Amino acid sequence: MNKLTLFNYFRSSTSYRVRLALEIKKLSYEYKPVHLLNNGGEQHSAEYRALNPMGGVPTLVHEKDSQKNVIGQSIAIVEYLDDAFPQSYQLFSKDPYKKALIKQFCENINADTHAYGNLRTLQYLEKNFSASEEQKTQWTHTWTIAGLNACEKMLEKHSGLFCFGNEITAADVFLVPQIFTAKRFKVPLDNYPLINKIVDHCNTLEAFKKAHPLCQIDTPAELRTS
Ligand SMILES: N[C@@H](CCC(=O)N[C@@H](CS)C(=O)NCC(=O)O)C(=O)O
Repeated sequence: MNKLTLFNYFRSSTSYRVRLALEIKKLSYEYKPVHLLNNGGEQHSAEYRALNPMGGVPTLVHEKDSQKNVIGQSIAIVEYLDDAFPQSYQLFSKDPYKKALIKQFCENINADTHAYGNLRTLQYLEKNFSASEEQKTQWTHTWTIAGLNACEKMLEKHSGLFCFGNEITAADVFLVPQIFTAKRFKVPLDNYPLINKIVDHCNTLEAFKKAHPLCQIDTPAELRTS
């Protein structure tokens, strides 16, 4: 037995990262939807928290022979997929410096952008500081712009057709979902010519089309594109 199951949510950018990694690596998986809003958020259920103590999506379950590996945190999952499936397309370079740069880029997005705009962060600001919609927008825009400014600077040095040269890396897998979210939150993106060019190019590719939030099994009918 060698089975992958992904607990995820169609428009979660962290889930989208792992769907992209799986598609690019051509690894088939079972899609288990976790609705982040229904019933107060299915990610908070005791059953889900037993899998992922942070109560966030995605979670990957890899069943192999008698082993059941359960992994949270998208960056850990993507790196695990490289290590556990060495014959598949590799998203992190084997070159230590290039790998560190790719991770730096991913963390600009993961730790220093996404975390500030996460559902639980925004819910906390609203509940504990009575933040208005306008204030929450200002908050998410501030941190998204800070993260994307750093990413654009890195791309000036390292990009080609993709974030690092002319091959897809984990950096592209993290960038494309963050731009999907930035557009959803109407973050101005005119100052990012390299980011826009790379994301537009990625979105023409089959793997990126398959992993897109608007064509997943839990995408609501009114949002579906296919
Ligand atoms: N750093 C984590 C973040 C996971 C995470 O929190 N994901 C969001 C969706 S994009 C979530 O599940 N939010 C639920 C909540 O905040 O209650 C990762 O990269 O996997």
